[in-house]
Amino acid sequence: MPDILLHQYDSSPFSEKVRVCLGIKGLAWAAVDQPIIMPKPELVPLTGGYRRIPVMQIGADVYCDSQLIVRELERRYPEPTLFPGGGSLFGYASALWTDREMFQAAVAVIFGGLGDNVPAEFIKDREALSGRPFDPAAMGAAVPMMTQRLRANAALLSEQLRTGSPFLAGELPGLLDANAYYNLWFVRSAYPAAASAFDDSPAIRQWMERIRGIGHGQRSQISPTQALQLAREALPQAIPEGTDDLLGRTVVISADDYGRDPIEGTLIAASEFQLTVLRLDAALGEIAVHFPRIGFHLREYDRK
Ligand SMILES: N[C@@H](CCC(=O)N[C@@H](CS)C(=O)NCC(=O)O)C(=O)O
Repeated sequence: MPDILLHQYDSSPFSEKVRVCLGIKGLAWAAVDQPIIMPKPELVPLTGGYRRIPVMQIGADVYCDSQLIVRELERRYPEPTLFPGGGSLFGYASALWTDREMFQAAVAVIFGGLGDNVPAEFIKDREALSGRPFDPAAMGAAVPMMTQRLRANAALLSEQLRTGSPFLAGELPGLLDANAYYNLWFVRSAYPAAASAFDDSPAIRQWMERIRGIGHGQRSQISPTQALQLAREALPQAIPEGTDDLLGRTVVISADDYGRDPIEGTLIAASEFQLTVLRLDAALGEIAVHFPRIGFHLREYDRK
């Protein structure tokens, strides 16, 4: 059984980002398939309320958000690095471009294009997730504008690839590639007609082919029930570190964009990049749940 469990579903773009990173590192991992919409009764007990995908589990340590999953993979398995061009800044910071700007454009062209074909229960779920109306039929009107936005962002990639290097940071693939790739992969797989926004660039097509060729490492599959059993049998290995006025206190952590469900626990670690809460689940025992600082709010639990 591999140590790395990835709670995911195959059509999830943020999971594809992580799968590509697992491929670059050639790691063995097990996919734990979770539902595409709520409820997620075999995910939420692990995370304490976080519902988004992907989530990485290693024993009783649970890592939420692809940003932190990638950072933890690099920490535990440094070679081959996700930063072949040198420093990590552009790799990590590129997520703020791809996970927000590019993702928004991709979602708009996909769901605007699918229009009436999007199932009603999916629409209802994504409205609850975002707290905003999600109306693919109405999104259709914005498709031309959002296609331009996707095209303009993709043009940044073709411009970079004009340097002649096979990958964005040079000769070897890294996080910059995984980040830049997954939204284009999402468009191609979910609504191929919209891929014309970038498929007319041979440089992008060949680069995507190279990334596809990397694969996803050695993937196996286990059930969510097995994953919960593994959490039950393990103890958190999280190392308390960092400084924060709230260390040792009961806190609430929530995403700052969508899927803001609050997660409560005792703050046991707070590094520059990462927040860790310890939770006691009646069925699973102690679980350490880790979040990135960027993209999440931390506040003290208010007992009132
Ligand atoms: N910032 C998060 C975003 C994750 C995200 O939006 N994931 C999508 C799936 S790709 C999601 O959770 N959608 C709602 C759901 O699957 O329930 C990350 O980087 O992991």
